[in-house]
Amino acid sequence: MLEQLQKGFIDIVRFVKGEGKLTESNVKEAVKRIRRILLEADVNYRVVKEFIGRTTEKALGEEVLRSLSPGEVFTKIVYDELVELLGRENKDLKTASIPPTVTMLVGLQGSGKTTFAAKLAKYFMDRSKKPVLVSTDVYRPAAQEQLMKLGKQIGVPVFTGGEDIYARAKDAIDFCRKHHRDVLIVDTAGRLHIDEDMMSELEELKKELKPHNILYVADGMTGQDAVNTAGAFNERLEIDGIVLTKMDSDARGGAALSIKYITGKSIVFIGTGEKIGDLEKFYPDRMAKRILGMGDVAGLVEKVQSVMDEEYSKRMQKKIQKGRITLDDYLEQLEKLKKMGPIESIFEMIPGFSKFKMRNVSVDERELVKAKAIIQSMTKEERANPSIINGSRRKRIAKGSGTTPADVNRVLNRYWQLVKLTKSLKKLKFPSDFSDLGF
Ligand SMILES: Nc1nc2c(ncn2[C@@H]2O[C@H](COP(=O)(O)OP(=O)(O)OP(=O)(O)O)[C@@H](O)[C@H]2O)c(=O)[nH]1
Ligand SMILES: [Mg+2]
Repeated sequence: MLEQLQKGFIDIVRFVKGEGKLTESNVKEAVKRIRRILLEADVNYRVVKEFIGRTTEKALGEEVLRSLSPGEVFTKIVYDELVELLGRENKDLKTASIPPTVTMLVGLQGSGKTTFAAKLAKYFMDRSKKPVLVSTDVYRPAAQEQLMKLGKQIGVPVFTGGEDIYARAKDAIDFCRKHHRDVLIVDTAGRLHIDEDMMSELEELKKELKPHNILYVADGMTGQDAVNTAGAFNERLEIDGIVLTKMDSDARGGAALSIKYITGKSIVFIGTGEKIGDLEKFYPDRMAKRILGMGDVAGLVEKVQSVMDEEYSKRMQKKIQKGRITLDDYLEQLEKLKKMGPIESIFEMIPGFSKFKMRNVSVDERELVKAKAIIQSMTKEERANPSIINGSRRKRIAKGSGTTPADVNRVLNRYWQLVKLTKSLKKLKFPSDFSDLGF
C-alpha cells in the first residue's frame, strides 16, 4: 500500500536529516522533491500547490526556531500537513436513534461496493451488531448471488425481494424491525460512468430509504478519476463519507491524498484486499505515519500505553526481552486487550504483521471466561512452563475447568501464538526519533 509515496517521503526525510539547519535553499530543494513525489503519485495539482505552499511557509517561518534538529522539525511539519490533508479527524458512521441504521453504498461499476457491503457487515458483527444485507442491483443477474454467497460466508442474512428495488429496500427495513436487526446495508448497482439513470435511481432510493449514511465507494487505484467521480456523487446525493478500496494494490495514493481536500468528505474505511477481513477503519494520523515510513508502530504504542499502566508495561517489556511469557501473563494480557477492542486491530498496526496470519486471534467475553477457568485449573508449574502439559494433564485440566481437551488445546495454541508474536515484536526496531517528535 502506497509504496511509491512512502519511498519518496522516506528519501526526503533522509535528505533533510543530513542537513545542518533549515535554510531557504535546502527547504526549497526538499519542497521541490515533495512536489515531484506528489505529482507522480497522481495527487490533484490543487492539493499539491496548497501542500507545498503551507509546508514552505511553515518550514521557513518562526516555528522552526526550536531545539529540535532540522530533520525533526521538517518531518513534523510534513506529518502535520499530511494529517490535515487526510482529514485530521477520523470519522465514524452515524447510528440511528431508532434501529435499523441504514447505510447505502454507491459508486461506479467494479469499485468494490458488494465486497465492501460484506466487509462492513462483518465489521458490524464484530461489534455486536446484527446486520442485514440487501442488494438493489437487479440489472446484473449474478449480483444477487454474489451478495448471497458473501452473506452466507459471514453468516449475515441477505434480504431478497421483488424486482421493484424501492419496495425491496423498504421491505428490508421492515424485515430488520421485525427481526430486531439493527443495521441494514444497502448495496446498489454501479454503472461504468456517471449517467442520469443511475443518479436518479440513487436519488429516489435516498428519498425512499432516508439512509443515515451514504458511503461513496471508490477504487483507490483510479486516482483522480475516483476523486472527480466522488465530487459528482456528492453533488447529487450529498454523501457522508468515502470508502477507498483496493488500497493493497495502490502504490501511488493520489486518491487518498486528494479526495478529502477536493470533496470535503472524509475517508471512513479503506479496503486492503479481496477477503472479507481486509478492511481498515481509516485514521488520518496513522496513515500519515505510515506514509512517512514510521509504520503504525506509533499508533500501537499509544494504544497499548493507554490501557497498560506503566508498571505493567515495564514488567511485560522485561519478559518480552527475556522471551519469558507465562500463561498467567497471557491471561492478564487477554484481559487488558479485551479493553482495547478487537485484538486484530492491534496486530494489524504492526508493520509486516499480515505475514503471521493470526487473524483469528480475537478475544470474546465467553472465550475469556473459559480461558480463565482453564488456566486456573492448571498447577503453578504448568502455568509457568506450559510445554509440560501432555495428554493426561490436558484431560485433568479440562475436567477441572468443565471444558474439553480441545478447549484446553485452543487456549494453549493461542498462548504459543502470543509467544511467537512477542518474539517478532522483539525484532521490531522502534525509530529512535519518535519521542523527540512528540509522536
Ligand atoms: N485487491 C482488492 N480487490 C478488491 C477490493 N475490494 C474489492 N475488490 C475486487 O474488486 C472486484 C469488484 O468488486 P465488487 O465488490 O464486485 O464491485 P462492485 O462495486 O459491487 O461492482 P458492481 O456491482 O459491478 O457495480 C472484485 O473482483 C473484488 O474482489 C480490495 O480492497 N482489494
Ligand atoms: Mg456489486
